[in-house]
Amino acid sequence: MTTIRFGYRELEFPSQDIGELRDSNDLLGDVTALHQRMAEDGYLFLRGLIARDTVLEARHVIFEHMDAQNALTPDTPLLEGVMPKGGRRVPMMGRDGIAHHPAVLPVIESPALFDFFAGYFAEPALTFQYKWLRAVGNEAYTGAHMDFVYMGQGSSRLHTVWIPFGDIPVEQGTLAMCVGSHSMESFARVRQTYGQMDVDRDQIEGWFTKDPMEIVEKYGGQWLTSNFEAGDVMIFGMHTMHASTTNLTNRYRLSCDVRFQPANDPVDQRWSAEAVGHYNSGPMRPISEARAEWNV
Ligand SMILES: O=C(O)CCC(=O)C(=O)O
Repeated sequence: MTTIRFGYRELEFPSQDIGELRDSNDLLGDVTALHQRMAEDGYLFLRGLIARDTVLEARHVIFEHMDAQNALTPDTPLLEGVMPKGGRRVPMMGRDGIAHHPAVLPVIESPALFDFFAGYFAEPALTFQYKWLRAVGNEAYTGAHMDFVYMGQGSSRLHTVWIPFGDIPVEQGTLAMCVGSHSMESFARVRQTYGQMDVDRDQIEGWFTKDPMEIVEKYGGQWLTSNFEAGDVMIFGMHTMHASTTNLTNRYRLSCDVRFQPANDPVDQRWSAEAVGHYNSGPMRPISEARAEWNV
């Protein structure tokens, strides 16, 4: 067992508080079974879907890019991605830049992902030009949220794919899924209120909470995560609550989240080739205030 941090809590992994994800590799090729599993779990965890060497090559290129911008500690092994004291932000999200490097695109636009989704949707898939490439440093984490609030203005069949660049243990900040949040009756009001909002249109903060354990204490469900390996991917829909564990190491956690949808469905214009991303730069209404109003 390992001691990890999840929001404000120190927890053991794996434990009853946060257990181990189940992988769906045995279902690959059986689209009906994959849909059933998605309906049941709210996610599909696929180990080794992308070639490990391709992912490790991309990791190398991204850390070279960060190093060139003095964002890594000098005289430390490049591939360890050691964060300097206080950290240093390198913007890597967007429609161009390092995420679109010829060594990175074969990971985040991998033919294995297009093939998977073409089978899953039973029609060709597209992916957004916008990429959410992240180097998450010491003490940083992502609060619990549903992706609909950030990208719900297009296809109802939009899916997120979270891809770690390297072997990422839970104490370095891995994605955690709240199983049941997408389907349980106890979460219905959360899905109908918080789960229908849009951070730009409604000008509300996107994270439901910075304390993910609060959710299971109130609504049930079960948090799960795993030690990820280069090549693994996590796929989920827009109403599965998720968060990340805290990076307790001094090494950057590199990962990218990308989106796939049926090519003929409407596209959320914030994330297409021409768009500029979120358009609300004004003050956001605190989520605590909105939650009090929604009574969730
Ligand atoms: O990588 C993270 O910390 C958050 C990723 C995320 O929220 C997502 O993939 O939707």
